[in-house]
Amino acid sequence: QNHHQNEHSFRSKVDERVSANGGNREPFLIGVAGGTASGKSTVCNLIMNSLQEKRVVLLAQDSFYRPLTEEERRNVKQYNFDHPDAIEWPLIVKTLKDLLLRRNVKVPVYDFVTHSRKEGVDINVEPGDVIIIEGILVLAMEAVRDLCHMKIFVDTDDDLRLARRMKRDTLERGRQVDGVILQYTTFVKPMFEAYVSPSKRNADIIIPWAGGQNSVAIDLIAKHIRTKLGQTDLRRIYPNLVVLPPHFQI
Ligand code: UZR
Ligand code: MG
Repeated sequence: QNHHQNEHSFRSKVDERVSANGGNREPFLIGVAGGTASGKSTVCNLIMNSLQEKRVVLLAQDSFYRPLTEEERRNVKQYNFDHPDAIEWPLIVKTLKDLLLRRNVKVPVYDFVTHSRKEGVDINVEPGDVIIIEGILVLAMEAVRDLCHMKIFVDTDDDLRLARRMKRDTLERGRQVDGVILQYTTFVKPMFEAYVSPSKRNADIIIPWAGGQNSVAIDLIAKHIRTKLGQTDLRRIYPNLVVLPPHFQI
């Protein structure tokens, strides 16, 4: 009830802002979900590349991990990083709403080694015409879903995802094979089945992603975004710029 009232007042704020802004439309918000190592980042980068003349802002759910408490840090092997509670959702929602109102935002930098936020190095992100938020649980959270103009689920077979996750965690994150398998079976797989996979039904578009590309899907998505943004030419206001903070490039 409360949630829907908030939603209503937020929408009218956006409308006010849009008319104050000379009729420029609300930025177009895309949510991209899918299991771990499904190819979310690749899909996001391909969408960004096919929208070169628009200003696209890419945010990752991973930036919004809650800093762990002392207690949680001591038992980090038992900590469930794949559960929705590991993420500070209210901050994601606030950040997205600010971007939709074309306000600047600060995005925290999460340190995967110490499981805390790096102090004083928040990334200042300027608004854009297209905002993309990607993460395993993005379509599992109603408050985020409700803000999105387009919801995409990247659908990749579980065996391919585990193979890719194994490669990434051992080669890029210095993990041991046994540890990766233990984490996958204890947390990643059960949370995928409980939250990520069911969220597929909330998607507008499900992209089958097997061989690492699906250019028809990317093309269709880019065309749709262009059509939606087409009515107003924003290029005069926002220069040809792409924001991609370095830690999103993994
Ligand atoms: P993607 N993750 C880490 O490996 N370390 C952390 O400190 C925080 C998160 C992992 C998390 C999840 N699981 O499966 C994955 N664990 O990042 C999500 N453990 O990222 O969508 O890129 O796979
Ligand atoms: Mg990723």
